[in-house]
Amino acid sequence: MISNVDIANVFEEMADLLELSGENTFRIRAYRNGAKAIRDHSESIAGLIDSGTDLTTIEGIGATLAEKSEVLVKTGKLPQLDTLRLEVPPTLRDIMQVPGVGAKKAMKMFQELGVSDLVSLRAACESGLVASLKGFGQKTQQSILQNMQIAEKAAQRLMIDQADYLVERLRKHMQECTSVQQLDFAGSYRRGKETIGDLDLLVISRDVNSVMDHFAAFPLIQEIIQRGDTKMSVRVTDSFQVDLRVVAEESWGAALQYFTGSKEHNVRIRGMAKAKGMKINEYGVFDASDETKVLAGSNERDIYALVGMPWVPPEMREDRGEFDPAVQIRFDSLIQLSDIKGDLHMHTTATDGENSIEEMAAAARARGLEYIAITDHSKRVSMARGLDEKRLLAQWAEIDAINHRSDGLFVILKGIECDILEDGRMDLSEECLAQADWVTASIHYGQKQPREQITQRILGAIENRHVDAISHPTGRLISRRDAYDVDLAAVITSAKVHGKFLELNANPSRLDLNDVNTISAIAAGVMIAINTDAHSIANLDLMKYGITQARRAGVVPNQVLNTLTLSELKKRLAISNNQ
Ligand code: DGT
Ligand code: CA
Ligand code: CA
Ligand code: ZN
Repeated sequence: MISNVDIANVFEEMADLLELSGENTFRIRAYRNGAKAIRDHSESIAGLIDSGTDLTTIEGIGATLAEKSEVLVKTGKLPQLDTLRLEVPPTLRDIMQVPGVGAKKAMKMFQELGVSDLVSLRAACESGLVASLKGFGQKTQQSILQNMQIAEKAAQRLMIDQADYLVERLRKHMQECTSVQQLDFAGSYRRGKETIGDLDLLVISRDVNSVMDHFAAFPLIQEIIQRGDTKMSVRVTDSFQVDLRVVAEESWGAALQYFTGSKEHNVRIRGMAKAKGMKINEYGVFDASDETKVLAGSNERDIYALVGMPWVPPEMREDRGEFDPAVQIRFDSLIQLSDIKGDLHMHTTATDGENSIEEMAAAARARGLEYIAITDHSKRVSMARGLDEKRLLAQWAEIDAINHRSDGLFVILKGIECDILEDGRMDLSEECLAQADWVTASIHYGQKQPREQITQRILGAIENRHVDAISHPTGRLISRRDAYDVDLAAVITSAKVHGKFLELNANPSRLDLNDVNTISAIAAGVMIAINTDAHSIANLDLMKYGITQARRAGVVPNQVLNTLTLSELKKRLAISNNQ
């Protein structure tokens, strides 16, 4: 079955190609809005079509897109797109992404110079052909060349932990500047997105020049892209861009709100302000009939209050439901790191971890947890020296002994990350799994199998009475490997029916379930377990990334298994107290 992302990508391509072929903006916007609506929709569009649901009930999808979605789902392709691709080379899409080019210029260069992709664009610029085009000139050609480079680099996004490293260093550096009154990072970083395109640093200062001079001295800077009156852009190590904006104290809230985004969220906010006779921008909120009247600006909360809604946690500013009062009631109780009482997925030196059971336990306890589950790999994962039954039983005996010696205020659960084999069987016997406190089941092999087969393997695991949870349920590795083809809606339904848990793996290269999938899981009433999958003591600190992802899905503590206290958890998992 075709995924929402696949459908959204087709509509995005339609929009781009229509724009290139000079179609009217109204139609183009319909495709773009539809693509976003589908990308963000929590239920499977294919599933909805299967069950005969009217897609036009989804905001952003009109009759035309509903019909096209249906064709796409039923046939796997869209005839209109195939036709368009013959008229307009799809590689022109890359060209129109170059800042300052856009659809019109891209099409002109294609028609007059035969420029059809980034390679031929670079060649045409370097040989001076672009400059000779009417309406282009030397300057345009120069800026295209420069922007191409930027566009190529900008396509590389940082994972959230990489961005964190940079943010910490930048924060420290900028705090050393005496002209900086206050600073914060806005943009996708503040929203906690799993990857970050660039960093948006906001600073309050009355002395723009000394702030910019200080910023320019940041040791990781490779190049200063531009320095203006209030904005400065630089490239740091590995070509990552940082935008600095210096704002006045009275505009701090407005700037923070504006540059935190998302764009889609801000479009809605602006619309709400307009309907109330106000104008909103990065400097403040103004009376639309008299723009000298400042209604708010220094404080983000005031801005939301003026448009008539509560302050929105940055993680939820994606226009994915945060304007719905039924969602807003959760704003104040979103899960936080301090709600987490345990961690139910980690490895030790017995397999591919770096620390012993006792070291992991001590480190988890030092982080304020009440319990952990040791879940080393099972034997199928031979590369990691996965445990066979004999070694696993020995490990559990060791855990019993450690628990026995301890003061009882911290408990280690006897767990296993049991592989779901390629043929659907579990990697360890029923008798063995029956003795575990916690079994989390994973797919590591056979990820290329067809959808039906992979889905059946996971459903089989969920139905196994010894299995408690499914780990990293879609198998994706951010920027490296796509999710395997799984009918997640079916997995969620089955987890609900059988009272099983789905993991939100907190490792920043996994974050699996992702935000949108987590929304689906909790909407279905499935509890999630936010686990680090730690392979070392240091990895236990990755929990915060799972929390951020959960907050993006609007998750509250009672939807998360490992917010339970140890005694609640034992009751819930029916673990006996005889240790
Ligand atoms: P990124 O950097 O690709 O991970 O994503 P963002 O969301 O950080 O995007 P960025 O850096 O281009 O812009 C930061 C925020 O500034 C964005 O979320 C919303 C706001 N913003 C930027 N440009 C525009 C614009 O043209 N219109 C509106 N309404 N907002 C904008
Ligand atoms: Ca950004
Ligand atoms: Ca930016
Ligand atoms: Zn693992």
